[in-house]
Amino acid sequence: MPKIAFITGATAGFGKACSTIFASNGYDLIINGRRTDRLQILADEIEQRYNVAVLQLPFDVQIEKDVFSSIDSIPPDWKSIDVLINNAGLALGRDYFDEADVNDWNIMIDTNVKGFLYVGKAVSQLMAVRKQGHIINLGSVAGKQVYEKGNVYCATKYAVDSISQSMRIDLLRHNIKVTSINPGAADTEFSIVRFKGDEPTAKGIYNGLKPLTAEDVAEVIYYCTTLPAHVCINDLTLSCLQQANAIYFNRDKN
Ligand code: NDP
Ligand code: 8X3
Repeated sequence: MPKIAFITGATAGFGKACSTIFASNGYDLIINGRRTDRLQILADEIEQRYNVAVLQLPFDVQIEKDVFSSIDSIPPDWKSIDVLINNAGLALGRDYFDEADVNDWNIMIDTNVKGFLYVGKAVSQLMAVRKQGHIINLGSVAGKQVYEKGNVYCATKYAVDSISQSMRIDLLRHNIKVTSINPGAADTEFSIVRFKGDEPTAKGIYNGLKPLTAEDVAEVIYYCTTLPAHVCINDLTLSCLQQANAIYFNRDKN
């Protein structure tokens, strides 16, 4: 029977790239995001190209009742989820603490912390029944080190880091692996979302860099799932060669 991967935030970036790499390795997919048109296109492409089954599960991770009822509504055959990629998330704004928009803060906390918790809890309950599973949480270098104007986004990723540690302890009795993946700057839709459609500012983040791509990150995530059953990568930080940590970069000057 094919394995099943459940990927939140599959309509763009890391989630979309993970959908491709897991499907190309024979996984059936449950794909989530809010943009249903993109889910449909992705499902069609993947089913056609890789001959695997795809279940679309659109919901907004911020809405507690939608998360739990959607995951509860998954058909029984699909509930034996082998891998969860708890990836849906965003940054909104990059502003000094005293000048930042409280609404941006609320959305980041509701998505990156509360939504992440809801999905993690609902899926870990399914994995606990089977005494197996692998949860991959998307943290960030921003959850390892705080940078100027990163305030609440960094805090949400520090939360992912600490919740991942807690999950690893609390889910130990169910044999569930928990891996926290912490990428540095990656060229996805992340910055265009963060800067609310301001393309020059979004592009500026990658000035003088050859940043990670979504595919680079997906490849590392997939690798973490290929290890023997008794081996777990608990925490993995990756960046492009020109980035040392959340703050220090070696940008080309030309
Ligand atoms: P993208 O903007 O390219 O993709 C984000 C995905 O999250 C989209 O599919 C979006 O789907 C989904 N999403 C956002 N909000 C919600 C929501 N409320 N409910 C359901 N889905 C949602 O960003 P990335 O792929 O780069 O980011 C993925 C994760 O990786 C995030 O958690 C981010 O914080 C983290 N990260 C990103 C880095 C980067 O530099 N790019 C580096 C380190 C970590 P839709 O809009 O359709 O709902
Ligand atoms: C995204 C990477 O450095 O923009 O988490 O915070 S960074």
